[in-house]
Amino acid sequence: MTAAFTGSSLAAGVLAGDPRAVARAMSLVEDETPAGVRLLRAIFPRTGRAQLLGVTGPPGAGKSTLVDRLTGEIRQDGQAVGVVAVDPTSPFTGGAVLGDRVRMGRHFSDPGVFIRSMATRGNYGGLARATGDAALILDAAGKDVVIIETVGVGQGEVEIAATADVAIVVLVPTSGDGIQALKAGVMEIADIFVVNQSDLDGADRLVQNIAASQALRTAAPDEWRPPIVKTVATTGEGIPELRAEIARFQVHAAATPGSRMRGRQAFRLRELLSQRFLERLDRVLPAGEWERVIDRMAAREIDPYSAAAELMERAMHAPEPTLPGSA
Ligand SMILES: Nc1nc2c(ncn2[C@@H]2O[C@H](COP(=O)(O)OP(=O)(O)OP(=O)(O)O)[C@@H](O)[C@H]2O)c(=O)[nH]1
Ligand SMILES: [Mg+2]
Repeated sequence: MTAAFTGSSLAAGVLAGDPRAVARAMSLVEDETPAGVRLLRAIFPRTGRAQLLGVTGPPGAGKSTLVDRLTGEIRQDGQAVGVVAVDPTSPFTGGAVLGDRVRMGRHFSDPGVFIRSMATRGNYGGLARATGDAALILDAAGKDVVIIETVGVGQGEVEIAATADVAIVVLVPTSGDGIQALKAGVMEIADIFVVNQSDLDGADRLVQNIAASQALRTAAPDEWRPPIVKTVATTGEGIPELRAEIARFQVHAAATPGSRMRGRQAFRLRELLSQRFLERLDRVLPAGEWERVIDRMAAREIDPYSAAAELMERAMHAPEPTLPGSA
């Protein structure tokens, strides 16, 4: 892609919903460029309108197929949809990126749908920041609904779904014991459970298991109890029911305003701060120093707490050149 956009024309392009501008903007934020930061600053006041759906669950649960179906249904109502699919595989294979492309292929020619795959890079929680930023860009570009698909295996991925307006946890009868196979914390974040691949044996048993696990939770009488929706994403069965539950949750959330939105803002701020801190450390430490500290830890010369305290101290007091994007 060439530099066809200047800073302000890029922001204008994003706000006008130009898919080329949106794609360019996403690349800039994904690559953590100062231009990406400037763009986000420019568009931020125009965000906050889109509904954010987080979809998470074990690998291969049918999340992309479900997102594709959901996208189709939402499009029927004339609403524009943005999809950010976090590629669970290493950036070197690229396999799942292609997989998502294929599975959501039928929407690629629809101008009302924008789909983006993002690679897991695992750098300082950069993934959460990048997906959050991508969602902001889609929001600014006028998408009514933004769906973020992540595999519920790492804490970061789970938290991404948890900070959406609606967190949808997709489980399948085949994933062994289903519930146990998941990273701790996934069950807790669900606003809605989906038992996908309900055409397979064991779907009802899984529904009972989920219900049993939920029954153990103590909840206030007026607290939201996550419903369990059975779906077959390949045929679209259960998708209207899922949409109805999403709508029902929205009504509930609207009656208890603020908490989730604030939670999301707090999460983003923490992510950004920890990332900025580690970036700063990278800049101020002499070359090889990081490795030396790790060597000392490996040799048991210094414990991790003292090492962290030492690095904190140095990062705080070293002179900082200029923060990226602060100009
Ligand atoms: N039998 C059955 N197969 C399904 C269903 N939904 C999805 N699949 C199949 O399950 C496989 C994985 O589907 P995906 O949509 O790629 O699953 P995913 O959760 O997005 O996978 P990752 O993103 O790689 O974690 C595909 O072969 C789908 O066709 C379903 O309801 N029933
Ligand atoms: Mg997928």
